[in-house]
Amino acid sequence: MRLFMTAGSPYARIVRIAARELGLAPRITEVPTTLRDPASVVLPYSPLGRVPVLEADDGLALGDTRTICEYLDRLHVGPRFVPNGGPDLWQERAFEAFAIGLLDGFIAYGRELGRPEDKRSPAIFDGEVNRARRCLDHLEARAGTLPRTLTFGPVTLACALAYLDRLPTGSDWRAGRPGLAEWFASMTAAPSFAATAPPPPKA
Ligand SMILES: N[C@@H](CCC(=O)N[C@@H](CS)C(=O)NCC(=O)O)C(=O)O
Repeated sequence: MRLFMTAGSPYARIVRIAARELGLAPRITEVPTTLRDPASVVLPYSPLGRVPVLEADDGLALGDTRTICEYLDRLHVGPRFVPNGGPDLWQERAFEAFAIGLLDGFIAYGRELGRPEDKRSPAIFDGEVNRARRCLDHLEARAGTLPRTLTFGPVTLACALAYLDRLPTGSDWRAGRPGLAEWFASMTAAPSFAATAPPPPKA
């Protein structure tokens, strides 16, 4: 299988961590690609031009982070990366949806931050800053009960915070949120996080 990815994509990182946690990494070749580029090597597999995209052994090209993780789950025997049963299923699903929503918000914030200041939309920028603050405070209030398993929801939240860390002043999220900071440090101590760490942001 081949996984089209970028080293800095938090979505691709979730899949890359899933592959490692499921023991499937040796079966997957990671193919770095450019984004928003007509020459991007992912385009023949997905006209969306987004990553991650998994090219399965039968040629199927699968996009969408969660869908790819569920596909990988079916290729191994053992605990699932995306839980699909059990008494806590809907709590887990709610947490997963929250974590993905938070990551989507951070990406919108990062995109706006990357624009020259006079070209930023104050409505979008302020909206994303407020969303992020609300969600981070919500997480801090629940830090003691946040799940610490290397499964889709917690891994997505940790990848989202790691992405935020890389934005200018992004690491400020720790201030006043010691519980969340401790949770993040314990999640990212896992070898699969170290193995997928993005390169340092450009100066
Ligand atoms: N909903 C998608 C989002 C993937 C996504 O937006 N990936 C970003 C990289 S972090 C991307 O490819 N952006 C390029 C673009 O939107 O053109 C998923 O879950 O996989």
